[in-house]
Amino acid sequence: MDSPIVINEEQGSAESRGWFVTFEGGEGAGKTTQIARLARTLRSRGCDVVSTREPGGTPGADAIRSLVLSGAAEDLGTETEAILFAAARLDHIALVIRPALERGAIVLCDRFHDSTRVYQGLATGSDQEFLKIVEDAVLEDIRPSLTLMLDLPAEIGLARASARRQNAALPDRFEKETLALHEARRQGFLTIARSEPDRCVVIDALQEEDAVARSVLDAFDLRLPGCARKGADATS
Ligand code: T5A
Repeated sequence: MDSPIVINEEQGSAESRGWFVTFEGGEGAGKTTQIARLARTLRSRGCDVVSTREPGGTPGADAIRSLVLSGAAEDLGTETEAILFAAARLDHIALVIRPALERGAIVLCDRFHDSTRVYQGLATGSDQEFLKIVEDAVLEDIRPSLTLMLDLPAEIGLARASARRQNAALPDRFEKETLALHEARRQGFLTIARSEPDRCVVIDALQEEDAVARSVLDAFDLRLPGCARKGADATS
C-alpha cells in the first residue's frame, strides 16, 4: 500500500499534500452552489482546486449513482445501498480524490462519508458497526480536513430542491421520503458535527446566498490557514 497521506492534523505541512474539504447537509441545502463559489474564490487566489461530488465523480461511480438514485436498489435494503455508495466512493477515491491530494490540490467534495453515516446510518437504525467497518475499509487514510455542514430546516431545503427541478423531473429515491425522515437526517448531520468539532463547522444555510458564501470562506480561512497562505504565496 502507498504511504499514508496525513490530511488531518498536519494540514499543509508538506508542500505535496493537499486539503480535502467536504460539504454535507440535507437536500437543497446549497452545497453545489457554495462549492462552485468557493472554488472560484480559491482559483482566483491561484489554488489548484478540484470540485467533485458523490455519489459520482467517475464513470463507474456515476453508473452506481444512476442505479441508486433511480430507486432500483431500494428493495435490496439500506445496508446494500450503503455498499453501493461505498463501491462508488472506492472508485472516486482511487481515480480522483487521492491523485488530486497527492499533487497538493484542494479537493471540494459535494457529500462524502457523512452522507452514508446519516442516510444509511443514523437516520435508519441500521447496523452501525457494519457501516463503520465498510467506511474504514473504503476510506483508509483519506479523511476530510474540514467538513462544512450546511444546515437549514428540511422543509426549506426540499422546497428549494423542488423549485430548482421546475417539474422537469420527479424527486429522486431519497428526496421523495417523508419530511420527518429528512428532519432526522438534519439532526444526524448536527450530531456528527457536535461529536467531531475539530473537523466540522455548521453553516447557517438559511441565510441568503452571499452571506452563506461569506460564512463558508470565513470557516475555510480560519480552519485551513495554511491552505489560504499557500494560495496567496502562489499569486504573489
Ligand atoms: N446519498 C448520497 C446517500 O444516501 N448516501 C451517500 O453516501 C451519498 C454520498 C444525492 C442523494 O444521494 C444521497 C443523498 C442525496 O439524496 P443529489 O442529487 O446529489 O443526490 O442531491 P443533493 O446532494 O442533496 O444536492 P441538491 O442538488 O439537491 O442540493 P444542494 O447541492 O445542497 O443545493 P443547490 O446548491 O443545488 O441549491 C438548491 C437550490 O437552492 C438555491 C439554488 O439556486 C438551487 O436552485 N439556493 C438558494 N436559494 C436561497 N438561498 C440560498 N442561500 C440558496 N443557496 C442555493
